[in-house]
Amino acid sequence: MPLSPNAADRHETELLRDRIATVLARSRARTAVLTDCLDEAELVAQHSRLMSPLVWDLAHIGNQEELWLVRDVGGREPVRADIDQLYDAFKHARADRPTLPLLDPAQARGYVGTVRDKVLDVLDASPLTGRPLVADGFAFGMIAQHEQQHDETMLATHQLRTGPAVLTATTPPPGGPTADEIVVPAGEFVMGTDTDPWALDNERPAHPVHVPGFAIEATPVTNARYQQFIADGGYDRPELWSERGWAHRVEAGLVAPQFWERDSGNQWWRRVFGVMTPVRPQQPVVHVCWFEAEAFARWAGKRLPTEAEWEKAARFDPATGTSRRYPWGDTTPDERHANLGQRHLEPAEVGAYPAGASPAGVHQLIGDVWEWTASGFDPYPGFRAFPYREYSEVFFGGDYRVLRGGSFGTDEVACRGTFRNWDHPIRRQIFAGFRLARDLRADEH
Ligand code: AVJ
Ligand code: FE
Repeated sequence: MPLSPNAADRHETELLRDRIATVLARSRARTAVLTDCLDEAELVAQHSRLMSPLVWDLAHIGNQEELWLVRDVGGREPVRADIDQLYDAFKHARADRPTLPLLDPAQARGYVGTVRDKVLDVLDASPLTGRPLVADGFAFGMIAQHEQQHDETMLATHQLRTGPAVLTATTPPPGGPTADEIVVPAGEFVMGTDTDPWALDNERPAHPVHVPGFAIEATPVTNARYQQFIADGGYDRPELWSERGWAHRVEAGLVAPQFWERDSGNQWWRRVFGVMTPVRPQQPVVHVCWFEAEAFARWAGKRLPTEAEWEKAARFDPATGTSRRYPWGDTTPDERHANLGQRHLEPAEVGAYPAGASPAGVHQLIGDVWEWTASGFDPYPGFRAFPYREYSEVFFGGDYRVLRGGSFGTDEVACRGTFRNWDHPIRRQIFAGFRLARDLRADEH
């Protein structure tokens, strides 16, 4: 018997409610994995001045959830209005957070649990239609993404922490064959989105961009190739670096990616969540800053892709002329498509995800490592801050470079072909690598 239109709508709403409950539960399970494995002292400690104490991230996750879902969407009374300013990221620099009168780990766990119980109540009562914050469950999706973003940040804190390993995961699948480079002919494509219901404000609106022809490498740059750059004196040749990049390379004493060490036999090792492992030649390089990527590109005679080039390589389907959600199409990523979601604690070797390649044969655009692009973080034409200026707008035009594609530490809910991340060009603690691009030669047009 066909459903009446009303019943069909109700059914759609119930499916959405289930999906929201699932993504909220998944993010909370991950938050628990990242915080239940450490004792109280390690949760309140500052493992790096670049990072918050883990217990700050934990309560901040709950506080954002309270602000948007309990108070705004739900219209309910505050749970802890008194702690809002402690967990406002703009009020206190990360380095100062350990000295604040923060909730202790038990209090923070109690707080996020109380908030979540109320949120599940709000979810049950919400029509998931109406004002833009609520339509399509946007605010719930935004908060699930927020928790996952902080989970990735907490994962970076785990990588910075010293001491015995506490996280475990399976080994990623082995690599496979790929092309070297893919040519993308000149032409227009639609960048950004108007239709992805949980896309964040900086991914909007959809707009046509004419992209001159370019070539992009089929995979991110590997450790093997990065070692050639090191062996060829890459860190000692100022002519390969921009002026700012060289000044930073000298001042910070950069000689190799972060967490790399060379033994007496000239073998490179890297510390991966507390475990020393040989550098795996076929894995994408990770923990390099934008200036290192820039110098490598000059050494290789290429350049970083612009953000538009990266997104065209990741989304444009030449057969239909349309932009897709992912390189492989619109279906939700699973373990065959991409290395996402902390399923593994390292990037997979290049060529490990043929099912995740684009129609033209560009691999691993999604997952494994965030990819530095040549572009600064700017609004798309017609940008409107939503629902708050402090997510994106206050960072536009600052000293940031855009990263694309997500890493092994990015959850699927916070990763798609339109998703934009950004950081300072000196940052290395994020799970970032890069891939190379170049202009076309006259005979390639
Ligand atoms: C988009 C990853 C740059 O972590 O600073 C978390 C995400 N915004 N809480 C960050 C975010 C507010 C943001 N990045
Ligand atoms: Fe946050």
